[in-house]
Amino acid sequence: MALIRDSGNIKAGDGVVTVNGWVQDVRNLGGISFITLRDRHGTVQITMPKKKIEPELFESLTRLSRESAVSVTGEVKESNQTALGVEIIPSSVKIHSEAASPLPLGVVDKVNAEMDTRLNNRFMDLRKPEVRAVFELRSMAIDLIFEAAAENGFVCVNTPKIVASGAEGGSTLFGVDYFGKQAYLAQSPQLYKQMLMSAGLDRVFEIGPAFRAEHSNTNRHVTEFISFDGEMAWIEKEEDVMEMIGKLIDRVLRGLVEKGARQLEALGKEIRVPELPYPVLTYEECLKIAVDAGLPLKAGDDLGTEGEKIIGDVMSSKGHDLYFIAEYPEEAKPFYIMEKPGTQYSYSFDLDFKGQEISSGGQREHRYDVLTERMEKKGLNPDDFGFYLDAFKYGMPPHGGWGIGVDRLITKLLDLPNVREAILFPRDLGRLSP
Ligand code: AMO
Repeated sequence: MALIRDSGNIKAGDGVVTVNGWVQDVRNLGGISFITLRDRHGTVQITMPKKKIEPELFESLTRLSRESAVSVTGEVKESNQTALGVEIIPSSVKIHSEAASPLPLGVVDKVNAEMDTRLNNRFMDLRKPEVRAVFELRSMAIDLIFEAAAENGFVCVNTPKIVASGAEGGSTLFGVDYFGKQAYLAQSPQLYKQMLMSAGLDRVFEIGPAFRAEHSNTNRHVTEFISFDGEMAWIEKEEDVMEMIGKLIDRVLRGLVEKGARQLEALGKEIRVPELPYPVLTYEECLKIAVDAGLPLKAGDDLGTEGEKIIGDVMSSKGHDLYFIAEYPEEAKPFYIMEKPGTQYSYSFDLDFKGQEISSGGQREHRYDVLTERMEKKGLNPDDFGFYLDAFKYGMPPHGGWGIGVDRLITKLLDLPNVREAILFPRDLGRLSP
């Protein structure tokens, strides 16, 4: 029986091995032919001196179309002509599935395909090592989030994604017909993670899908994203939450640098780990920076993409890629955020990464009466939120939390031009398939 090897662990002295992969390239030079066989880890060369190979085998190997899925068995030989230092002299091949041609998308061609063509043929796009590397790093980041959250006493939860009321504003709700009743796809786990604070779990986190009927077609908005939410009880101030986020993100960044070296190299990227604590600017300070830079903003206005970018540039020039923007006007924040007494501000924050929001959070309003008042002020009917409000009637600790867009975190971390680069099968205004 031949050993099963891949391009990551094959070595001289292995004897006869079988390697599974895709035919990246076939070069037939007459007397000798070569196949570059690609697998998840890289490529290995199959060398076929015509005289030493069965004519039938030589014929079937040299005729293979690019990207066909095959298993090649043969002897491993040392070679100073290949990057791995070995080559395989084939003795048999199993052709599992011959690729049709032309290919919908080149895997190794240097021509940059349009994003739409790539997404329409994502299975093929993902065969590119630099595209696959993004998702391997994303997987590592999620593993690291689980580790970091557990180390800090967070309990992993799963909350419903078909819900009766939205928490993040009516304009981005996707309606669902739920056996004749009006239901929605969850925009966030907000209401449920807060209810769990009253349940005594103290610290919970969730990594799950969030749905927003976003009508904006931008490079950072999609209609389905993955949110890393956390909520913690018994906090004294929103800074407690910011400190925790810093701790968790720092752990993830350090872990990626340590574990993701191969993937980062495939991508040609480096991760810069900023020092803790991440600086905190107030909304007012940011507004001033944006206005001084020439943006026509007035008190209370959204900083907007442009404003965020200006602040990002200022902070990056000081060596701060990650920073908080705190104390937003209460009017700009949802009902569940606590107001800062005697001001028009709130105990809320965003975490921005090089000029783009990747997270928001804050201290929550845990006092039943104030919370219902705030709902009414925001034009909501507390009766529609009875299941949520009940949890505030019988002993709700002070609490706060955050939602981090995992896709945006990966996008900014790897300096990708579009959030869709960090999502396998993105959903947006114009895309429901594949
Ligand atoms: P918010 O609505 O700011 O807050 O969302 C939190 C984070 O989720 C990401 N995000 C998105 N990513 C891609 N496409 C979108 N359309 C999109 N919308 C949001 C962003 C954003 O910072 N419940 C609160 C969080 C909290 O207070 O705990 C919430 O959902 O990275």
